[in-house]
Amino acid sequence: VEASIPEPQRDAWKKFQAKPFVSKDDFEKEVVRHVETTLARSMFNCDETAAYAAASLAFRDRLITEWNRTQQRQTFADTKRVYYLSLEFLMGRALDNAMLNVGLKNVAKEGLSELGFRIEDIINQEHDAALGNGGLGRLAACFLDSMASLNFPAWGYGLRYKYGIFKQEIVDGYQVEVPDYWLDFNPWEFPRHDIVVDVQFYGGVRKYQDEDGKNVAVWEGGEIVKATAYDVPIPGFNTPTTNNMRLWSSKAASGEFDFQKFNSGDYESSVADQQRAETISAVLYPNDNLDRGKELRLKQQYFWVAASLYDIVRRFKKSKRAWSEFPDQIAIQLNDTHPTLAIVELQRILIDMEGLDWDEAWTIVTNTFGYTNHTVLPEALEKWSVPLFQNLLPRHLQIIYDINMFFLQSVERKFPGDRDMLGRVSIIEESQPKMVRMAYLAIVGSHKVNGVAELHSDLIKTTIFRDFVKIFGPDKFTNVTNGITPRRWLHQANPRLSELIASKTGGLGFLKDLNILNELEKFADDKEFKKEWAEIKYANKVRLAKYIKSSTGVTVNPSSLFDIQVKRIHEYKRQQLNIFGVIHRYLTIKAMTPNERKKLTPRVSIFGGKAAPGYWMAKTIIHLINNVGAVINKDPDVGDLLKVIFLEDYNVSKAEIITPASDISEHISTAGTEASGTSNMKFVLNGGLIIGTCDGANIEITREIGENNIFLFGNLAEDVEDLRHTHNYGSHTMDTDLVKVFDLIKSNAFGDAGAFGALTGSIEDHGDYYLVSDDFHSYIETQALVDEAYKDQEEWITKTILSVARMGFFSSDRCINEYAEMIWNVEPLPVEKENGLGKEE
Ligand code: GLS
Repeated sequence: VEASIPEPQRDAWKKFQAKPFVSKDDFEKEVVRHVETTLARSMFNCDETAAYAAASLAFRDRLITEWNRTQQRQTFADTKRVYYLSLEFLMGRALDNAMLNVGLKNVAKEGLSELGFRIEDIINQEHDAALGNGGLGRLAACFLDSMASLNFPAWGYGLRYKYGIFKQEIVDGYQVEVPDYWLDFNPWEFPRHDIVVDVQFYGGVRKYQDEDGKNVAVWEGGEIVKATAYDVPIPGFNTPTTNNMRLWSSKAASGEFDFQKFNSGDYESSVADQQRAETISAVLYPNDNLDRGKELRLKQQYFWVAASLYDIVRRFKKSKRAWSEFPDQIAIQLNDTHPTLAIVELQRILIDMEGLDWDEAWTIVTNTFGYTNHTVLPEALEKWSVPLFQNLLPRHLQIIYDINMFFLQSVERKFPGDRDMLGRVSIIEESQPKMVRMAYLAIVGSHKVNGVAELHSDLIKTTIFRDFVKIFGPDKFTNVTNGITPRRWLHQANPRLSELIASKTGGLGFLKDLNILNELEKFADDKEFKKEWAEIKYANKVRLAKYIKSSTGVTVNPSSLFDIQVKRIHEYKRQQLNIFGVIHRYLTIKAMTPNERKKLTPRVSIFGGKAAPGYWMAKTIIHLINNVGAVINKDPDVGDLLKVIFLEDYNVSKAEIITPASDISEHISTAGTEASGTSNMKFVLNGGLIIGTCDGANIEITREIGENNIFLFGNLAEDVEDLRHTHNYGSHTMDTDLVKVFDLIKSNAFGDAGAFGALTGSIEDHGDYYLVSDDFHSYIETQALVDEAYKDQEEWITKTILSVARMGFFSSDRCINEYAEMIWNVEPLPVEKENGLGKEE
């Protein structure tokens, strides 16, 4: 560390080191100090926003003290570190999480109350950090929590988007997108104006031989954009370890604007340069499971990857180790193919900047990277056009061609004469224009490739990456089934359930070793326990019912069965199957006599989720759900027997209210399409049962909790291809109940049927790619089983207790330990109790 304080002066530092508060009084002192100094307010103008700001700053100060200690310890110990590269970190709110992870929520609650505030109101002031689309981004956030909680020396690297995922408004039943400007006040980030990296774009490559006859390539010209680091502390649960998430923000190289241009009267173009640079980190692309191939997105990827690698390499070089030790010191995980350019960038740094030989460099590169695949959907597999690449990153394209040449040579040696194989596995697709296949590049440049649930990991080996298994052997491919952090998704979202579990299992230990939940099995038939368990579920449903009332105006009865499907809207996730099922239920109710209706299980069908702004069919599904709700919710024949709710702007903080309130949740993707799913785990962990297809992690959930505790239905992944073939080339007979549902839609019962023609048509006339009709009967029958099962509340509660007791496997801690052992080869590095105050490199 260049600017370290000389030995004789260090005593003074130690004497005055910041001490994290632990008592209520000290917390209050910090809050009042921040209100009166940092915020320049007083007790006469301190509203909830100011109280939130001050409480957050108090906790931020506390986190940053531990962050400093953690970083110093990691620097001194100089053991292997993990870098998790992700274009998305869907963090949600930080204050509640920080309070719980450092174990001071009760202190804060009492302190705030003495100062005149309710802690819930203060927590609700916070704007979600919504730098992600859905499961992939939330997984990255859970992983950060687990890595810190398990004391792994690990950093997340991402982009500091000015606009996170858009805010969804529902206007007349349609989704409307509103920009999410979230940085107005963000106490959780530390701008590092001293950590700035130049990132180059465009330009050209000059090649020559130096005096030793060595080929040299120089990438020159083009333009420079500056990347500034913003650090966000990530506190582990019940440990001093506080890791770092570093997000990069873009600025024009010339600073605010180009003064030369300004002075010469070219003011507009100097502002344009600045804006063009800032655009790079301006917005998160709002697509989940879809690649659109836009140039700005490729710019984002390289900007983020180049800055992160520069930072990682700089830190490594300080240790003065040999380059060959790089993979012993550093593991980099690629969250999907978005950061695949990191492979090329590291190779470029090593050969062009550091002068290593190709082979030596390539060995280092491949031993450093691991690649996680998150989808098999063809429309989501990233490809970049070669001309676009050539223009933006000319040197990288050359390196990709070289990587491909050496790779194809090795394939040729292994499978002599197999021309088809070479064409199939080439990193360059010979199309018009040529395309770079990013997943293939990620496989070739990594030492391990993993899927995110067992079925998914099997599928990638037998379908999209089949040839690569033959080439590299099966050991390169592995599975790490996804997990979720029980800190946020149980302790924070469902405090009463967490408290009850703690009271029966000897404290909060289960939050760090989720298998302790097993001890709940012995209470599955305990009358007292079941009563408390049921009361908590009911209270959570009351909480959601209140939220539904306030946000939609609809009154729902908390004694009804709450049936929830919240996730991104996508045809493969089949919200259309759900809403068609709702319409079928409506038809059934309408055809009944009042006496028959009395026997029914009242149900509230709750939907939530965003559609990508350009995904028209997904938006049509939202429109249909809202129109169906508008009709059913005011039909006096139906009353409380069925309500249909669409919750606007589903996000992480809303998930924390919604998840604990479910009786049943829907995970009903066409078999073989949902790589894992993670909300399925969250719902079961909160004492809800699930209805689902044999897809993704549903299969392992079934294995863990037992098939009596889950409602499975529908065709299997292995049959999907044949069914699609029959739809297209054989005969396609529609399910008769579904035809009745379509007839009702076509009668304009839910508004102008023309609006839904494309949706019904995709099933009736255009091949029913997602097998909605094939699975409809089985879905309806299984929903009837759910109704029956719910009538026996005693049995239902027992099922939910047994399920929770068996969910230990799905902790993201288990997941991170598997990555650490099988892929990263890193050990935890606990932070000692006493240590000096240090500043990160
Ligand atoms: C996703 C998958 O669609 C989910 O099934 C998976 O749970 C998640 C995390 O692995 O990744 N892939 C993707 O592109 N978005 C996702 O949510």
